[in-house]
Amino acid sequence: MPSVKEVVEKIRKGEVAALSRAITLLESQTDAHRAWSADLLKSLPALPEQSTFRLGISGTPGVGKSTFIEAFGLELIRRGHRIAILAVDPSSSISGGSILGDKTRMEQLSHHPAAFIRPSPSGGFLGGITRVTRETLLLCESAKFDYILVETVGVGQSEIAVHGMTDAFLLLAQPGAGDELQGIKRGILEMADLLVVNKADLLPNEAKRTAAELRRSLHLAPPRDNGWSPPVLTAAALTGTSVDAVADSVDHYREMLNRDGQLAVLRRKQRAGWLKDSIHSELLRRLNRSEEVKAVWQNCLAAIEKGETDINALSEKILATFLDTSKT
Ligand SMILES: Nc1nc2c(ncn2[C@@H]2O[C@H](COP(=O)(O)OP(=O)(O)OP(=O)(O)O)[C@@H](O)[C@H]2O)c(=O)[nH]1
Ligand SMILES: [Mg+2]
Repeated sequence: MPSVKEVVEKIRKGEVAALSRAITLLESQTDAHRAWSADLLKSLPALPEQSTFRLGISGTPGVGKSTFIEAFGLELIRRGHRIAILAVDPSSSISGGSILGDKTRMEQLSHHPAAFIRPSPSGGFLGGITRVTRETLLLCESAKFDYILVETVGVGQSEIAVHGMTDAFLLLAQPGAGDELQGIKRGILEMADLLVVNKADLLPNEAKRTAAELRRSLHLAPPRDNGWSPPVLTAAALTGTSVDAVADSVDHYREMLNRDGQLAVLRRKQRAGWLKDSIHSELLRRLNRSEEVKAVWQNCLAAIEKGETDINALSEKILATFLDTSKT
């Protein structure tokens, strides 16, 4: 295993090869790798919070997230940022990671020295994936990527996870469809700090109508504590139209968060969420590898085969075994 000190030095210089290798170790579930990663995270120097920004990006499949990230990311680079693109995609544990195929939609970014693209960790459950993503995010920030984009597919739980690890949340929608706002769930709409109706080049009038509809719908939501009313913009990621206006809007929000200390509050909340993810994933990892638990688990499966229906009792038995063995 590489020396933590050396890796930290390389990461701080922005060396992408060292960053990638370190992330691979973060993703590993073995004891030795977990210990190494914990050591690494501890050794990262603290950065001023205001020096980095974390933006979550979401929207239903096909809405144009990847195309948008390509255009928006290039705009951020023009504005002097170095950007990292991460993904939280629970479905990738089955499909093996979608953002890689997506690199074709991020043609320029994937070759740009100021951009770093990392696919969603595959395997495991959402809590484990989000723990790794949070840790990856910190590593990227230490490697001088000051703007982190975290993409997620539009499927409920992963949005909530990404919302919990980012400073701002941008939701992409499509023109038209009109039917109850394209199935965008109210809870997700209320998480958005910024909304963009994409593909306005295809259906400009529809896009405007959808934007108006979204504004009305947001009006019905309770006002934000911080006084921010989420803007709804129209844009075309494919042609790059109005992507700069979106970047202005995000900047505006960022300035507000920085101005009155909200960012620090958000970051503390993110750390509390991280603690939760960390406990969940660590508990599950230990539970899964305990030999004693495995044996009782097999007994329980055998009991079910024989017709046992009291699942709560079996679950208690497995948990009791786990808790007993963890005492030693
Ligand atoms: N005309 C037009 N097409 C667009 C625009 N943005 C994206 N598209 C097209 O819409 C399709 C889907 O775009 P993606 O960027 O792959 O969408 P996505 O949200 O990343 O999709 P998933 O990763 O599958 O969830 C592609 O064929 C894009 O070329 C746009 O602004 N205008
Ligand atoms: Mg995509």
